[in-house]
Amino acid sequence: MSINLSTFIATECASDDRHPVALYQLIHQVAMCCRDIAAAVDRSALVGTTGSAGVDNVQGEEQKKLDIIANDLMMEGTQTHTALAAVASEEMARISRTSQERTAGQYLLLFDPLDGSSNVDINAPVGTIFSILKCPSARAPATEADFLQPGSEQVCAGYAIYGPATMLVLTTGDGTHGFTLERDSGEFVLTHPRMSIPARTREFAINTANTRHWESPVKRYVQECMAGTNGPRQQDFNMRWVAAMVADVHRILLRGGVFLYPQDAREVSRFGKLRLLYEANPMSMLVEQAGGMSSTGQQRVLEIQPHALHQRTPVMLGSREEVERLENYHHHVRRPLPDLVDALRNLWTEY
Ligand code: AFP
Repeated sequence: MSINLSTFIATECASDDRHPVALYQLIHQVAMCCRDIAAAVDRSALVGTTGSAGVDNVQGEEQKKLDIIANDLMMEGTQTHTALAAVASEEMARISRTSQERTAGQYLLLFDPLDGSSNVDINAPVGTIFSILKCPSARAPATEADFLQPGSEQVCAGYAIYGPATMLVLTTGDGTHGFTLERDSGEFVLTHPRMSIPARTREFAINTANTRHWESPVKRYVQECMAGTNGPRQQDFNMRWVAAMVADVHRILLRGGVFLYPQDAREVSRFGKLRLLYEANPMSMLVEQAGGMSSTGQQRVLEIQPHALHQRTPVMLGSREEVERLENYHHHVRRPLPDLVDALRNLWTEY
C-alpha cells in the first residue's frame, strides 16, 4: 500500500516527540506551495512565463519571470500560517514577518523559490529549496538576527525538484525521504524512504569552466579525477553538471557522487557562489541525513555561524570518502593570512 505525504506526516507526528504537530502542518503547507510551483513551471511555455523579468534581484542577479511567480506562490501559501513567525527568500532583500503577536515555539522559513531558474527556458530541471528553524526570540516580532543560526539548528530541510517527475525530498532529522507527485491525485507518494548515499563514488560535479579560479586543493582533486586510471586514483571518473543544485544533489542522493561549488578567486569577498542559509544548509542536512558529508573544505557546513541573511559559502558535499579526501587536501595547504580572511568574512555583512 502506498504512503502519501499526509499519512507519512501523521505517522511521524504520532511517533516523534521532538517536534510538535504545528511543524508538520507547516511542512505540509510548504509541500502544497511546491505543488503549485510545479504547475506554474509545467505551463510556463504555454502561458508566456519563460524568460527574463527584465529586473535584477537583491543579489544583482537577473530575475526570471518564474523566479517572481515561484516567490509569490511561496509567500501567498505560507504568510498566514499560524506556526510561522517570519520568512526569508533569495528573492527578497529583507525578511517578511507573518505575525507581530507571536507566542513561543513558532518557526522561521527560508527558501530559494526557484533554484536553477535559467534551466526553465531549456526545459531542464529546476527546484525549490527550503529550510525551517525555530524562532529563538519568544514573544517579540522576529528579526533578521533570529535567522542567523547554524544549519545544525534546522528542524526541517527539503527541496522539490521539477523534472520529468516532480519530487519532494525532506528530512526532519530522522533520515532523508523522497516523495513523488502523482499528478492525477495531486498527492506526494513516498517512493524513496531512507535515501542513502554510497560512501564511494566515481562521479563528480563542478563547473570546470572556472578551473583557473579555484584554490589548489580543489584543482588537485579534480585533476586527479580527470587523470583516471593513469593517475593516483587509478580509476576513471565521470563528470556531470546540471547547473541547478537541486538536480545535482538529487542525483547524488540517488546514486552517489560529489558536488562542488568552491571558493572562487574572483569573488574573494563573497566566499563562494551558493547561499548558506537557504541553499547550502538545507542541502547539507539532507546529505548528512542520507549518510553523506558536507564541508567547505575547512569545516562542516552545518557548523558555520552565519553573520548575514544572504551570505555565501563554498560547498563540497556528497559521498563521504570523497568529501573526506577534499578536506584532507585542504588541511595540507596552509591558508594565506587566515586571520585577515576571517576578519574579512566577519566584516562582510550583506552578501
Ligand atoms: P540560478 O538559480 O541563478 O540559475 O543559479 C543556480 C545556481 O545557484 C545553482 O543551483 C547551481 O549549482 C549553480 O548556480 C550553477 O552555476 P554556474 O553558473 O556556475 O553553472
